[in-house]
Amino acid sequence: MGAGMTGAVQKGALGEKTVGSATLLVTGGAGFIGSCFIRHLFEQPGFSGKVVNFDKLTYAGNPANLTDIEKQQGGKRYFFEQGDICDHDRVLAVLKKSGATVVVHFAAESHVDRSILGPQDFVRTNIQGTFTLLEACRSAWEGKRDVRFHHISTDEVYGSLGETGLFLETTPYDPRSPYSASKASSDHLVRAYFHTYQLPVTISNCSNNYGPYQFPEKLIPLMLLNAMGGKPLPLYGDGKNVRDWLFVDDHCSAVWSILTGGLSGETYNIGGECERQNRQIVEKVCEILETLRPARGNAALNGRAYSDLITYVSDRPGHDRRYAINCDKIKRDLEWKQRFTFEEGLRKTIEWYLAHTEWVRGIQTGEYRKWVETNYAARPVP
Ligand code: NAD
Ligand code: TDX
Repeated sequence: MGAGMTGAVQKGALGEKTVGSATLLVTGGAGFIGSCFIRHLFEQPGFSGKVVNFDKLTYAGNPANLTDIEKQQGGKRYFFEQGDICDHDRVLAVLKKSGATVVVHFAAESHVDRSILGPQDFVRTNIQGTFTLLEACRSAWEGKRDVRFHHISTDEVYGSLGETGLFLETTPYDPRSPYSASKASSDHLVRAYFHTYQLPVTISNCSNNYGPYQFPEKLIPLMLLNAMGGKPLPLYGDGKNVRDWLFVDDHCSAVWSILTGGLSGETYNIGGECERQNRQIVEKVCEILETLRPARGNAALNGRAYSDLITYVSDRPGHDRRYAINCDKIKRDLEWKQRFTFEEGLRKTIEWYLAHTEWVRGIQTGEYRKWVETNYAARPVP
C-alpha cells in the first residue's frame, strides 16, 4: 500500500507543456472512449509525450480499435500493457517502469444492462479497481510534483431528472443502478484521496457518448446493426427516456482541456447540450440509414422500411427517465466547446460502421451473440 503524498496540495493547472511532454498511463484505452482519446492525443500538436495503454481486454476491450496507432507509434511512443486495474502490484510496476506522471482512468465496466444482470464485476472493477489505482499512484508519486490522476465518470451518478432541470457539478449524487452506484463510489474515493492524501486529481462527469468503435450493446450501434440485419429495434418502455448525446471526439477534447487547464480537486461536467428521446434517436438512425443504404436494396428488410423494425419491449428496471448536463463551467473556465452537431456526429458514426464491416464482423462473436440473447430474450413486448 502506498505511503502519503508529501508537500502541500497543488492547486494549479499542469499546463500544456507539462502534459504534452509527459508519459500518460491510460486505463481502458482499448475500449470505445479510451481508444478515441489515445488517437486524439497523437493528433494534438502540443503532445510529444508517450502513452501506456493499460487494459485487461474484457469483452469490451479490442486491440483492433488502435491498429493505426500501434502501426504509427508502437514501441516508440505507444505501449500496450494487458493487465487488470485490480492487480495492485502489476499497476504499481507499470507506473514505476513507465515513469507515467499522468493517469487518465477510463477502465470500467460500462453497460447499465449488464450491471443489472450481474453487478459483481462492476463493484470489483469500478470500485476496487479505482481504489487500487489510487493506492498505486499514491505510492509511485510520493514526493513528485506535476502529477495528475484524472478520473472519467458519468452523469448517471446524479440520478434521474424530471421534465426540467440540469445536472450541475454541485448536484447531489443519487445513483440508481449498480453501474451508476459503482461509478459514484469511485468518484467519492477519488475525491477522498485529494482531501486526505493531497493526491492531485480531477474528475469529469460526461453524458452519453456515441461515435466510431462503440461496442454494439449500447443504443446507437445496437440499433444501427440490428436495422442493417433486418432485426427488431428494441426500445425499452415507451421510448421517451431522454439522454444528452455527445460525439466521442468532443468528449476527448474536453478531457485534454481538463488535463492541461483543469485545477486539481475540481470536477467538470461534460455534455452535448443535445437532449433527445430514445425513439427520436432510433428514428434518426433509420432516416440516415435510408439515405446511405436504402432499405429497398437490403434483402434482410424484405420490403420493409428500417423504421418498421421499431419494437417496444419491456422496460429496463429502475430506468432513469432523463439526463441533461449543464457544462457551463468547462466552457467558461477552460474555453472548451463541442465541435460536432448531433446530425454531423451521427452521420459520421453511421458512415464509419458501414465502412468498417471487418471490425463489425469481429465484434459480433459468440460472446456478443450470447449477450444479445440473454438481454433481449427476457424482454417480452409489454
Ligand atoms: P468500454 O466498455 O467501451 O471500455 C472499457 C474498457 O475498460 C475496455 O477496454 C475494457 O477492456 C477495460 N477494462 C474493463 N475492466 C478492466 C479492468 N479490470 N482492468 C483493466 N481494464 C479494464 O467503455 P467506454 O464506453 O469507453 O467508457 C469509458 C469510461 O467512460 C468508463 O469509465 C465509463 O464509465 C465512462 N463513461 C462512458 C460514457 C458512454 O456513453 N460510453 C459516458 C460517460 C462516462
Ligand atoms: O436496446 C436498448 N433499448 C433501449 O431503449 C438499449 C441498449 C438501450 N435503450 C435505452 C436505455 C437508455 O435510456 O437507450 C438509452 C441509452 O442506453 P445505453 O446506450 O445502454 O446507455 P445508458 O444506459 O444511457 O448509459 C450510457 O451513458 C452513460 C453509457 O452506457 C454509460 O457508460 C455512461 O455512463
